[in-house]
Amino acid sequence: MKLYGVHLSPYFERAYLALVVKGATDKVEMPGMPAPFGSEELAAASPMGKIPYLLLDDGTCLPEGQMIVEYFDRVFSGPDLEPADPLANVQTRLIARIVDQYIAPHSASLSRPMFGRFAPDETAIELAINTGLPSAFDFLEHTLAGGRFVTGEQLSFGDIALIPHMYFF
Ligand SMILES: N[C@@H](CCC(=O)N[C@@H](CS)C(=O)NCC(=O)O)C(=O)O
Repeated sequence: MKLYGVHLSPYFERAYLALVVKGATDKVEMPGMPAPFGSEELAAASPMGKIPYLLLDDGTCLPEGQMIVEYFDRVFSGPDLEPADPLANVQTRLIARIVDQYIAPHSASLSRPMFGRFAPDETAIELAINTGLPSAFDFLEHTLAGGRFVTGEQLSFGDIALIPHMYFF
């Protein structure tokens, strides 16, 4: 199978981190970008026209970082990324959801102009800094269990979602 994307993407990095934790980086080819961002080739290669996406050997294309992480967790041995405890399981998914729904859009407003394809949107940047990100971090604080990892002592989906975004900040 092949994982497409680049390490600077927090969504690609999320999938890559899962492989690192599972000890499976040598089991997946990582050819980089299939085509430039915004190109027709990328739109044709992946359902959302985005990276990361995982191309299975039978031609199945799996998009979305979190779904790729969950697939890796099931097909590779190594530490479980999904806690068995029902509450920890939901809490780590909640962290991943906060990352995707409340942090990622604002993080994108700040980071996208850095790569030259998009002009800075001052309204979106102001919203991210003054409202969006402070609220998102409050949601995170409310959910964090207070241990070494987001749900306590076991590294799980939520940590893997959060770490690449924290790198950006
Ligand atoms: N919801 C997606 C987001 C993926 C995403 O936004 N990837 C960016 C790169 S960081 C992308 O491919 N953007 C396409 C573009 O800029 O045209 C996920 O979780 O994987």
